[in-house]
Amino acid sequence: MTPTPVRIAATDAPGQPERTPELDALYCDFESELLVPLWTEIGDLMPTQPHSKALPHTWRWRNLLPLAQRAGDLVPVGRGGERRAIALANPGLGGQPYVTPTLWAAIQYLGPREDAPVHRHTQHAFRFVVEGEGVWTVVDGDPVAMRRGDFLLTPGWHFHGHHNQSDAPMAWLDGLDIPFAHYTESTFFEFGPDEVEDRGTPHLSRSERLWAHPGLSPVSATGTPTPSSPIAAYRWEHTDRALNDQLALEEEGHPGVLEPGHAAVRFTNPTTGGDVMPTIRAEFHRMRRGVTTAARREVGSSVYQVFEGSGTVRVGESEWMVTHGDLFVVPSWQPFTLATDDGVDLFRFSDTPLFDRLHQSRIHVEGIRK
Ligand code: GTQ
Ligand code: FE2
Repeated sequence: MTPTPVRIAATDAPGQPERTPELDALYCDFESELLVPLWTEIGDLMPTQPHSKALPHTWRWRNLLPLAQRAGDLVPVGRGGERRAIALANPGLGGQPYVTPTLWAAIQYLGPREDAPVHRHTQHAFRFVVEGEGVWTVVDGDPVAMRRGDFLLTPGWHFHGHHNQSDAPMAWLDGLDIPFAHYTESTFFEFGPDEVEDRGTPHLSRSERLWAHPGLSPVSATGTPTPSSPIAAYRWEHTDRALNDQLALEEEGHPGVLEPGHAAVRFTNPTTGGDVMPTIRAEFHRMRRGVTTAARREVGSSVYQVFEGSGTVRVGESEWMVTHGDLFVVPSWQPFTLATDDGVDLFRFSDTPLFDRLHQSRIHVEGIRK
């Protein structure tokens, strides 16, 4: 098959040579040799700052949940399709199932007593539970309860299946680095057993019993940093308490909050102190009533889900009111602010670890460049 040559346009734009029949012939010959000159492309290839193709966008929980329920009625979950997961497709990304150029976000739904089969893949995954309970995700044979407010990890190449042990359906948010892994052509995938083998329903996973005690690591495993966190579940009671304590300390005149009235915690890997997984950062933010955040731009893309409360979000030129369960995207280098009347709790994930690792991270917060 002959590849379709690229179309090089001779233009009158500044910095371009004068249009002549000879120039057109040169460009035509470039095309047949599959050559592209830099001088016609430089504005797009090397912009003065990031221009994300992803657009600011919001998805409403009140629309997502009924659609997931309808999928639950019509679409069985099992081997092959693997998951009843419905991806958020950013309107700037040409219909691909990508919420940002690097990140996947989906609502996943399991009906009463349903199972999603065991598999593993090199893509890193997490779950965040905005409401409901009753599903256990079994990670390398360790059953992990999923409950409201919990943040759960399935780092790359760990076997995992889900089973709903209750008589109620459950829906949650999945986040993965599927687009990044796809662009970099680095993905592997394997089926595990069709049935989730350990059907136990312990309150805490073995991983938490070993790793999730504050400031304490098992001596048998210290001194060997792992690329992803060994903690399979970060429980809401801990997140909630950490945020409350930050705000209480502020009230008592002590430092700790990110900005006035705005508490924030990052989920971290206890073996390194760094991000939970190599490609994904996750945080939880709580703003007091009446707070407006400073406008912030960052290299890399973020997705937020409102957990409780409501607020008005501004991303670039877009503005929306968001409330419980709503999701929104902040593309790379777009300014983001949030204003809340009654207070708001927000879950956030981003691809920032990629840029940190590559020394390409930049943050600009209203006049302060870091
Ligand atoms: O639950 O294992 O949304 O493998 C996409 C891929 C969820 C999962 C997704 C997956 C999963
Ligand atoms: Fe998976």
